[in-house]
Amino acid sequence: SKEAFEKWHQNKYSMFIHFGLYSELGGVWEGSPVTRGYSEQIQSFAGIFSDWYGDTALRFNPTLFDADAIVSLAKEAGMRSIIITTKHHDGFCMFRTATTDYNSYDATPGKRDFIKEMAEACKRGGINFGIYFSLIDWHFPQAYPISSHNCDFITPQHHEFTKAQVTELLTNYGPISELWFDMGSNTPEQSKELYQLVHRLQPDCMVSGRLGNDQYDFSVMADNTYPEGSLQTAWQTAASMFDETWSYRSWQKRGDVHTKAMEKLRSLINVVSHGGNFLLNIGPKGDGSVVPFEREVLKEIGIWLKKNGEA
Ligand code: JFZ
Repeated sequence: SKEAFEKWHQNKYSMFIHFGLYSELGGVWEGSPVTRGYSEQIQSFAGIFSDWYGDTALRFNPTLFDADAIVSLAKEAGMRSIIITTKHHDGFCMFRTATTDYNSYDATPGKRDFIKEMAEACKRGGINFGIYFSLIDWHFPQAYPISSHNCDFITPQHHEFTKAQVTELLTNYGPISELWFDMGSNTPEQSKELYQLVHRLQPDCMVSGRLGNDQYDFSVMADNTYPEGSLQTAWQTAASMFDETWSYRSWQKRGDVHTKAMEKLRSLINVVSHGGNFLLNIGPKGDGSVVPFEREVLKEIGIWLKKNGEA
């Protein structure tokens, strides 16, 4: 609806969080840095057997993940919403789900539901909460063929699995401001069914363009690009701190905080002044803590926004 769009559009600047089992690996497999590909996709880029990758859950214990602290940081940065990964391509769920044991509640020592923690902290902090959900799932047995991106087609079983998880996510965690579907090769029928499911459960939830087949409420642009034609359409640009990864990598060369803050601030101003929403990503460590460099960048942008009356 127009109201839902207006409300979403007001977010302008949001935090994106890539956090999952891959954060525990931090871009390293068997002692060596994996330099090819995004670190959140290390399972595919390092060719790790699913069972071995899954064993990471046994030691994934993010005792320093503090959802309220992350909300405070987002607010200090001038952000009005947070979008977090509920499930990336690896298929590991960061929420308690009845659909699989491969989730942070059943498979890790801490028995955590990070989506619940984040949803409740956003509510307490008075900011909007959105979720990222991968339509690719390297863990679900019926998500064949398991290639590096296994999205050549989505089997009926995988589609049902997705619908069950989306239903849980839109039922158990309060209002979801946006559902950031990512990268699947859905049939038009599958995309349509998911789009309708989301709106049946939460009419105001904005759906991202990567659901495919023109079933969306807003389109997602690559960094520094704009939609063609009308700028009245709802659109968003997602940006990572570093070009090469969205999730934490221990060996990342980060450089200068000020330079990075100015680079991202320029993108933010560029996007927002053209009518888009800007999503700036952080990748917490496996212990759940925010990388100090990323925290400092966000704080510096926040100081600029406050000084210029924009936050
Ligand atoms: C996808 C994911 O594969 C990736 O791991 C990450 O989660 C990112 C946010 O989304 O990758 C893309 C897909 C499309 C673009 C950028 C990254 N794009 O169009 O600019």
